[in-house]
Amino acid sequence: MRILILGGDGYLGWPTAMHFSARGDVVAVVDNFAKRRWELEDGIEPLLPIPTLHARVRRWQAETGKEIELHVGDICNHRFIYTVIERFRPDAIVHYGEQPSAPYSMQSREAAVYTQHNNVVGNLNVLFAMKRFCPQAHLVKLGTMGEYGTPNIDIEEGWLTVNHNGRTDTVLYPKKPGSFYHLSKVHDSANIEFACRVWGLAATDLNQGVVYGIDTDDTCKHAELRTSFHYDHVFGTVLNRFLVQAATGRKLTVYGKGGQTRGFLNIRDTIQCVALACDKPAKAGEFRIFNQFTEQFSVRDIANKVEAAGKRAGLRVQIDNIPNPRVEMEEHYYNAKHTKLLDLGLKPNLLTDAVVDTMLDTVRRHSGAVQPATIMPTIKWKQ
Ligand code: NAD
Ligand code: USQ
Repeated sequence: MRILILGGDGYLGWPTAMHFSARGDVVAVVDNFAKRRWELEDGIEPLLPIPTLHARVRRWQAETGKEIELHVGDICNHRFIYTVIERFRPDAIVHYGEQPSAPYSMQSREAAVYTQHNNVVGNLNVLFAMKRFCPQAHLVKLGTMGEYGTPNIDIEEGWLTVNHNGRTDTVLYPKKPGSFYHLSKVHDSANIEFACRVWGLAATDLNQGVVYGIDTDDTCKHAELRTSFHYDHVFGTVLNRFLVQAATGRKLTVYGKGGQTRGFLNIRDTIQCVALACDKPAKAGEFRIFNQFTEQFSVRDIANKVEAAGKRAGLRVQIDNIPNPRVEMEEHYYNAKHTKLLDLGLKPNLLTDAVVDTMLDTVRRHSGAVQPATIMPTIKWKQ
């Protein structure tokens, strides 16, 4: 297949590009390096330095003999993305190219507007480019489980059948997201559903949970092929953060009571799910939604797992329930369906003790690079 990966310099985009390239697909990546600028704005760095995308693409070719086509530009610039899509003619477009952080989006009016503009306009440009140049292609769009929020009823995979005043219809599942970032994904989903219904495009919205993990088979091939690992309060996700905190003798920052429950998955399963979605595409006019996670845990569960891993490694790990900088339910019902990707053949890599131990070990080996000033949360949902 010809696979176009938007956001190919990112945590998930780069390993995905290598995965498709390794198995023989023709791969092109797009990025405007916005993430590297957001890091500079907030004085943040990934745990280990990440070579430029140009250097990683060269290293990949040196290691494997395979070429990844690279396009530098902003998908909010419609002329740029039109040109890329017209020339490359993808069979599938994997869209990761958005601002991914809830705290980033909540730090100011500017950041909220920027996040929604970047994400919603970029996604709309991709839809219009598809309609014009490759209406048969399949859009695989990264959405988020956080679109649903934490409703007091079971979460279905995207759609809900409702009986109302004696009549029945199937509608998009009601959304109650928890940040302006998560809201941008809700707006994207509504726009994609419209494009499928009205123009006949084919799309899969992957409502992904919180991703953890450092390595994939391809990132391990050479140090220059590694992907970014964030532990800071803006871009670091919870397990990655707790491991760094444990490795550096800091108390684990559980926000509030810690009963917040989310779906989680290993970065290796992100790649597996995206590949499954590409290999078994949605049909023309179909807007398919998969809940992309393998296990659900509370923040407290995650902290307990890291505490136990620390104990096995001879570390004394303490858990601290700090005031929650976010506005979110800290104890709630959570039961989200996630069978559709399993039905397609997903073989989950679960969060076993061995996985936590290996991650902790890797983080400990690089703990000298940790910047302590970026760990504690400073962005509050409600001042
Ligand atoms: P990331 O920030 O590491 O990667 C996103 C990439 O997109 C960055 O390299 C960035 O420079 C690029 N980008 C952003 N806006 C762009 C634009 N306008 N034009 C061109 N490139 C642009 O984020 P990630 O963690 O790899 O997440 C990838 C996607 O998956 C995001 O859409 C995110 O919302 C979604 N997601 C991530 C997680 C997670 O836990 N990491 C979970 C669920 C969903
Ligand atoms: N949390 C803590 N302590 C911390 C960090 C986080 O208790 O030090 C809590 C948060 O309050 C939240 C939960 O852990 O309740 C998850 O937070 P997170 O920062 O790991 O993840 P989140 O902000 O939800 O965002 C991440 C990705 C985002 C993706 C989302 C999937 O950054 O791109 O969309 O996970 S989901 O959560 O399913 O919406």
